[in-house]
Parts: sequence; structure tokens; C-alpha cells
Amino acid sequence: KGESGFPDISALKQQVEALRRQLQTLQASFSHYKKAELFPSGQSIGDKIFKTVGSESNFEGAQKMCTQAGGQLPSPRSAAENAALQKLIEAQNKSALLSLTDTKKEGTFIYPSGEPMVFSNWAPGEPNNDGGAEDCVEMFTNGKWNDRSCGEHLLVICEF
Ligand code: 291
Ligand code: CA
Repeated sequence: KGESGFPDISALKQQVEALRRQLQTLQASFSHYKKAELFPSGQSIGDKIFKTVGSESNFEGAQKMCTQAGGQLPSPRSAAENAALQKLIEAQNKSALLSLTDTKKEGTFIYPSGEPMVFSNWAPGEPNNDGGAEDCVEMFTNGKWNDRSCGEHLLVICEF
């Protein structure tokens, strides 16, 4: 407080201005690091980040890799998220696993949380539960989805 007993407004203004400049510096620094961090194996879309592990695994192994890293398998919930994920898959030129499964109830695909699927991008004729044994989902390089055996070794991408 100043001599008048009121808070010193001009001192507060200076502090706010200093904070505003610090925030601007931090934001510029963050976008610089983000660009470097996401190249070449990551994609960010809204608040979501997809990142390839680079190796291939079956569903069980892939799920472990992602959860141990504090993420989960990819759950694209919109055309925009699907397109962001497709960019990575296209760049790696390999089909990748999604988080969705219909192990619990045949024909009803759910996320790891148990929530029912809110968006899908099935290839024509899919899901077909081929051989009665396809409870996992892969994304092709064209962004379309196919139900696939959970034992298949496919590219691992995690969502954070
Ligand atoms: C056929 C379709 C798909 C099915 C796939 C798998 C391939 O696509 O019937 O719906 O998911 O076969 O059975 O699995 C293996 N192990 O090859 C063939 C390829 C486009
Ligand atoms: Ca299929």
C-alpha cells in the first residue's frame, strides 16, 4: 500500500505488464519446443496428441506401451482427429491399431473406458468380423478402418 492507504495502482500495472511479457515469451518458447517435439512422429489436434512408438505389436502389447507411458491407444472421435492420425499412419506407411474393441459384445465397439464409439470411419463392408475372430480395429493408410484380429502385429501409436 502507498501512503494514501490504497493499493498502489501504478505498481500493480507494472507487475501485470511484466507478467504479460513473461507469458508472451513462454508461449513463443512453448510453440518452438512443440514444433521440434512433434517432428516427425507426432501430430497435435485440439488438446490431443498422437505419437508413434515406431514399432509394431499386438493389441495387448500396444495397450501396455501406451498406458505405461500415461496415454492410451488412439481414439479418434471426429473426422479432424481421424485425419490427424492418418497423417502419421501415411508417413509410416503401415496400418495402426486403434483403442476400440468389441470383445465384450460382438458388433458393439467401445473405448478403453467402456464408453460406446461416438465416431467411426469404416472401410466399405467393414466391420465384418472375418472368421468370427476380429475384435480389434486397424486404421489403413487411407484413414479407413477395418476390424482385425487382436493378435495381429500392427504399428503402435499412442494418444495423449
Ligand atoms: C480381408 C477382409 C477384412 C479382414 C481381412 C483379414 C486379414 O481383407 O475380409 O475384413 O479383416 O481380410 O482377415 O487378416 C489377415 N491375417 O490377413 C484382406 C485385405 C485387404
Ligand atoms: Ca475386417
